[in-house]
Order: sequence, then structure tokens, then C-alpha cells
Amino acid sequence: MKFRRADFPSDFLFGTATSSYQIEGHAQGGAGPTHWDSFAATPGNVVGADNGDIACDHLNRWEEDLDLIRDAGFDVYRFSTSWARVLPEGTGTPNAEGLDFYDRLVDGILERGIKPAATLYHWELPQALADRGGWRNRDIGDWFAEFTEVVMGRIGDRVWSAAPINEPFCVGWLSHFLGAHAPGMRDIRATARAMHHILLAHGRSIEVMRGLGMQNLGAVCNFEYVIPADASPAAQKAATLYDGYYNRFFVSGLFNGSYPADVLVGLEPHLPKGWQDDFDTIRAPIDWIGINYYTRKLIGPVDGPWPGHGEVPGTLPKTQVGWEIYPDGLYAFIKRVHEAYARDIPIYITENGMAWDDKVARDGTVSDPRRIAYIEDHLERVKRAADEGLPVKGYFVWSLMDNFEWALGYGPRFGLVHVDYKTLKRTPKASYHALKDALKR
Ligand code: IFM
Repeated sequence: MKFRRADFPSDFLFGTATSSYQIEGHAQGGAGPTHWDSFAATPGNVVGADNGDIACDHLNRWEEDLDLIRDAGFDVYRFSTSWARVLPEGTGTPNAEGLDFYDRLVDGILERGIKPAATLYHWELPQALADRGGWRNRDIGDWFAEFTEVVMGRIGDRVWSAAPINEPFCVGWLSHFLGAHAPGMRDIRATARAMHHILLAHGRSIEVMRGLGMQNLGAVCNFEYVIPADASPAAQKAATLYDGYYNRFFVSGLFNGSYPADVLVGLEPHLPKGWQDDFDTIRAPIDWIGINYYTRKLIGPVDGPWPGHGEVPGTLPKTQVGWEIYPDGLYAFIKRVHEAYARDIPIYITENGMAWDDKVARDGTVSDPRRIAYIEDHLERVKRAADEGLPVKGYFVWSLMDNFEWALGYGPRFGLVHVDYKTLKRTPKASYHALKDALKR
């Protein structure tokens, strides 16, 4: 790595992130069915008909995985709690085994001198709640408050930080408008409602956690740098609108108590009655904002109904999943989120990383120079932001290990640690060793 820990401010935190459904093995431990199980069981939805049944078997191998995090020298481990593992029916009777798992996990993280950063929801909605309309149903505010109370009633006294929902854009737009993730809907009304209810549920969850006396509560949003596909006013307009529902909608709600006017043109007719009255809940003060950043998009106009635009392939080098590598976008979002929304609260880069088709060589090593360069280049922009006095306080690599990459199955490998899905053997890649060396105190 081109950097050392000492190149960053002394309170800057390095971490790595995972999520429950992507690593735990959801067919085990008494978890209830989730909408991701149904989505994956439907032909054509997931590459290779893969699913999260076993994933990385983290449920049984979590100690080995925590050792890897400790040995790399990370300060923070960002993980998520599965709603259906804790409440198999979404509400009601908890699964004791599930709660015990997260309890032991948090203790295990602390015992290794690492800070546990919990995300309550990283996409595996209990099927029982999906059957009742899922994110389209306003009652999800109450359901999510109950889930928050049950999980944080158990581990909230020991987690270092907590955030309610990972990447509202993906839960809302990607899953209800583009149909790319569970529940696989393509419906503008469902999208508008889901996007609003996500923020409502976020606010309710923050209230519950404050009530439990918890501190260091935040929100984690994903951002994509957008540029117009060409110099035309139509392309400019298309890119601005994409930026609106992707990058501005959720932070506007969280910090400014409003939704962007250009996005409301399409979504307002579909929002639930009285949506404006929910901003007091949605704006519940938070202590930090998390930025998940991977790539940029070129957007141009296309014929058809609102939003009337589409992606145009870019020319920059791409990762295994075809995402252009554009580190300047990360710097731009740190500055923009700070200036326009979060103002003085700390910013954490809660996810950043890249997929490549990494292979274990005959000598047992995994060489991933592209990932090392990707991390170096993005960290360089983070350092620049920190040096300029922007309040960026940490950087967490996605992901600790290769895992279930949602609709793309197990093909894309985002890990610092290679996972052989036949044997479940973990092999630290060169990027893991490089980070370990850079993070030495
Ligand atoms: O794997 C995902 C993760 O679940 C959420 N953020 C982006 C990652 C890479 O696609």
C-alpha cells in the first residue's frame, strides 16, 4: 500500500464490512424465510441460481472470521443483523438462537479489541412481512421499531455504533423500480412508498435506540457519481434527475426534511397521504453519516415515461461487475455530503471496494493487484478530504471476504479474503496482507 496508518489523523478508523445474508448461511440457526430466499428461488433472478442458504457459513465460522479482522489490524467491524434470524415471523416471538448468535458475535468482536458497528437491516426482509406488503406498507415503521427494540435490547449496550438501514436507494429504487433485487418489483407506486417508508422506519428505529440510551447512531447511504452522457441539455437534465433519486432524495429527507422537487415530479402522485408530516420522525438527529461509494455512471435521455433516461457505457477501466473505477467521485461526495447535508457530523466511508475474479494460485496465494490499487486510489481521495479539514473519520473496506453478491450470485469476488465455496476455506489475498502491513501500529 502507498499509505501507512500514520499518514491519517490519529483518530481515523480503518475497518471492514460484511452483511448477514451475504455471509451467514440463512438456512441454518432457526432463521425464518426472507424475501431474498423467494427471489433467489425464482428462476432467472440470480446468476447460477445461487442463494444464501450456506453462503460463507459465517454462522459457524465467525470466530475464525473475527480472528482475520483482528489480525489485519482493523479498528472497526461493520456487520449486520438479520431480521428473520432474530424474528422469524418479522414480529412476535424471537428466535433465541439468533439473538444468542449476535450476542456472542458482539462479545467476540470486543474481545479482539475491535469496535462493533451494527447495521440493523441489510436487505433480508422476513417473508412474513413481505407477504403483508413489505416496504410498501406504512406499518413497517412499527415492525422495524419492534425489531430494533429486540436486537438492540440485547446488544445495544455493547455496540460502538448503529445504523438502521443499509443503502436506502437499493432497498427502495433498485428493488421496487428496477426489480433487480428482492422483492423484484417494477412499479413506480411501490417505489415511492417504499422510499418514504424506509426513511420513516429509519426515524422510528433511531427513536427506539435513543430510548435505550444508545449513542453514536447514524445512517448509511450509497452514492454514485453521475455525469451527462454528452453535452446536450437533455443529457444534463437526465443526469440531474438520476442524481436526484439516487444521491439527493434520502439525504434531503434525513437532513433537510424535504424531498428534491425534480424527483417529486415523478414520485409525488404515488407517495402515501400525509407524507410531509413524517419529517419530524425522519429527521431524528443522527451522530454520523456513512457513505458507500463504488463507481460513476454516464446518463442520457431515452424515450419513455418518467424518468426517461438510461445508462451509457463509460470508457474508464472497469471492475469484474463492469463498474467504472472513478476515485474522484469519492472525494466529491465527502465534500458534497458535508456541505449540503451532514454539515458538522462525522462522515465514515462505510463501504468501498471492488470485485475481481480472484483465484488461488498453486502456491496457495491470491494475487489481487487491482484491488490494492483501487483501495490506494480511493484512500488517497479520503486523505485529501481529511487534510482539507473535512470531517471524514474512517474508511471501511467492502468486504472482509468473498460472499453472496445478491442477484450476481457467488461469481463476483469483493473480499480481502478469498472463500472457496466448496470447502469454505478462507485464504487472505495480497490486498489483505498489504492492508495488514499498512495498518501496523
Ligand atoms: O455487496 C454489496 C453490499 O451488500 C451493499 N453495497 C454494495 C456491495 C457491492 O455490490
